[in-house]
Amino acid sequence: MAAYNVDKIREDFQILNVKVHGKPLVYLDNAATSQKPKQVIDAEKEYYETINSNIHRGVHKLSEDASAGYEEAHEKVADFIGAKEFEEIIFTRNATESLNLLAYSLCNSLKEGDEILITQAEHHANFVPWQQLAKQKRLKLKFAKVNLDSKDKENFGTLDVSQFNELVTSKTKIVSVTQMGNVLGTTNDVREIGRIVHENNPSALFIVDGAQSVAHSKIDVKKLDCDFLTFSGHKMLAPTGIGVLYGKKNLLEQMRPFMYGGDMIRKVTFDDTSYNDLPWKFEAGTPNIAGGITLGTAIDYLLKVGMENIFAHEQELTEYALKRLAEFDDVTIYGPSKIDNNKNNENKILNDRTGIISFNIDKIHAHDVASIFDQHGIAIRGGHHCAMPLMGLLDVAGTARISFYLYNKKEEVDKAIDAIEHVKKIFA
Ligand code: 7TS
Repeated sequence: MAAYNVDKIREDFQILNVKVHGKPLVYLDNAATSQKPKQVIDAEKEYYETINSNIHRGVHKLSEDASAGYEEAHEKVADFIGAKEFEEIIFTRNATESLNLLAYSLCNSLKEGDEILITQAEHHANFVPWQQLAKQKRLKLKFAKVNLDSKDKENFGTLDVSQFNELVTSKTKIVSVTQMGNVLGTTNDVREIGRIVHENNPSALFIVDGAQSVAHSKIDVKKLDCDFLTFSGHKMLAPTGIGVLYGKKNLLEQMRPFMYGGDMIRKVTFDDTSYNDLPWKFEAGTPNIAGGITLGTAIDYLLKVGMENIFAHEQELTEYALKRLAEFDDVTIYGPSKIDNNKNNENKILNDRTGIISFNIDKIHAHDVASIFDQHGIAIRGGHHCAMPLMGLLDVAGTARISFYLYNKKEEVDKAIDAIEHVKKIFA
């Protein structure tokens, strides 16, 4: 395997040459959205300049090309996550829409007293839809506990999967868990959680929120044996406005459509409507055709670099950043710090943490930290990260958050450390 050439990769990302407040951009807000390589930007331009037209409607050449490109993108996504068939891949706007689609389309099968199980560390996208559904239908929303024992630094922020043995009961209908937490950076053992869910209650549905994981690691839905997987294109080099819902075909076939209108129908009469085949049954109206096609281009790019290589590169950066952050007595890290260096372990992803590091500097608000970072040209996020219930448990208003991707470098970690020194000087 050729050595990971981060400088070569960076050449594909024009935006990394931008100056922010006169300083070279250091982009460490990848958990919010990723930057886009020129291959993706070019593909979008090429689409609009050469085949732009509506899909599944015209018999003209452009429409046929656009339809074929859009369908091929579904196939690329299916291959990328190890799905059996392209029918199992539904394009949405983002992970949020995929999760809302599930809450809407599954709700008919739920009745008062049924239980939905999530964790304490979910993004609002995997929290509010279930909370509101539970209120409407008088369901019980339960939460798996996250280890928030500040004395247990190595395991802080981890999820003890054994608790699912008690939490999943005959009343449990839906279990929805993030694979990689967007605040604590924890990787949850979703394979084991799924096993417990299906063993305890074969009729319960297991959803994996892959918004943070699919972009950074190799995912195989068959190995995970999840019923559904949700993620967003924009966090994995693709444009905004394109997301994915993977679902097992037999389940998607039974579910009601999320939206009604054109393209999702087979036949409409004055009295009734029958629905189109998968995945179109769930893709009503003119979709984000360019977004779908360029998501395919983004996947080509990621595969060329190699998901294992990207994961290993980010692990190295994370390990280095954790080490450097540990130089400060007054910096609290909210997330596990145990690093598993067993690089040959196939399940490494299950034990490691991700390239997301939340931290606070004593008595300094996360927004102030992020503002001073910005003066250094460093983009990070400060705030509640759409996980307000978790912030309450952590007893903080927010955290500062660094998050890596394939183009980040150790020198950028050093710049972040210098920025922390500066923050401390200003607030001393
Ligand atoms: N699930 C997780 C775990 C996420 O981190 C996010 C977005 C979503 C779902 C929703 O994704 P969207 O593309 O539909 O918005 N997370 C973040 C974040 O951490 N900062 O900005 C967006």
